[in-house]
Amino acid sequence: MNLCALEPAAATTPVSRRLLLSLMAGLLLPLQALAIPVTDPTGDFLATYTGPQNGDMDVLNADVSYNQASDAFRFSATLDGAIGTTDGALYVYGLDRGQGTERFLDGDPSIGTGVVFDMVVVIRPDTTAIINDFINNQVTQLSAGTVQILNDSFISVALDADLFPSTGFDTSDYTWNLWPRQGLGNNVQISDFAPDASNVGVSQVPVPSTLALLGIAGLGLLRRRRNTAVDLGSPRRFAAA
Ligand SMILES: [Ca+2]
Ligand SMILES: [Ca+2]
Repeated sequence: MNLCALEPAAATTPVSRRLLLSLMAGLLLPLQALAIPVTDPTGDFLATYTGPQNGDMDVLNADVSYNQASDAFRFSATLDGAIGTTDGALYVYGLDRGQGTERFLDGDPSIGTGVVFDMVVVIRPDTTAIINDFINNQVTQLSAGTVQILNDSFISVALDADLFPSTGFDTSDYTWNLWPRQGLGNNVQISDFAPDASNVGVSQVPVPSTLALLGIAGLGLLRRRRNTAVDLGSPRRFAAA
């Protein structure tokens, strides 16, 4: 049997490569889509905000990710200035676990259309935090050192998922928003929403098995390409053509 006749390089190699690339793209797409943080415009202070328009009150990007392997959420954000610049600054992540509502609409001024939450994580520049679960009437104080502040303007904190019990959604379906504010008590203290006028779903940290699958797919693609290169230079193939 002429194996070369069954496997003409010019016809099948591009198809096979496209197939493998499609497989890789299919595996990579959710990883890429879920790993990119929310970006937020610079200087988009709310018109209702009456505090100082310092960079540390302006969100540039933010993310909330859920790590299934460690069963923990990570909250992160980059501000447009050194955290600690503005007295009384707080960074509040609102989470919707299933019973979120637009809790700022009833305030004066009415703000926050599309921003729904049923609990908050309040981060202070002194690296402490408070979790307030409005549905279960549970307040959790987290000690200094809980929050990391890196390069002056980057916040990062990982918190056990047990602190965020579902109120209807699967853990992976929670949504969130981030807003800095100067003090508590009035909507005029809120400087920015990220994202604007909506929540966004938590991103997913891929489990190790997914990463291993990606690695295997990548190795398979490289091996196939190497074999194809050898075949194209094979005197046997040219002899059969
Ligand atoms: Ca902003
Ligand atoms: Ca914004």
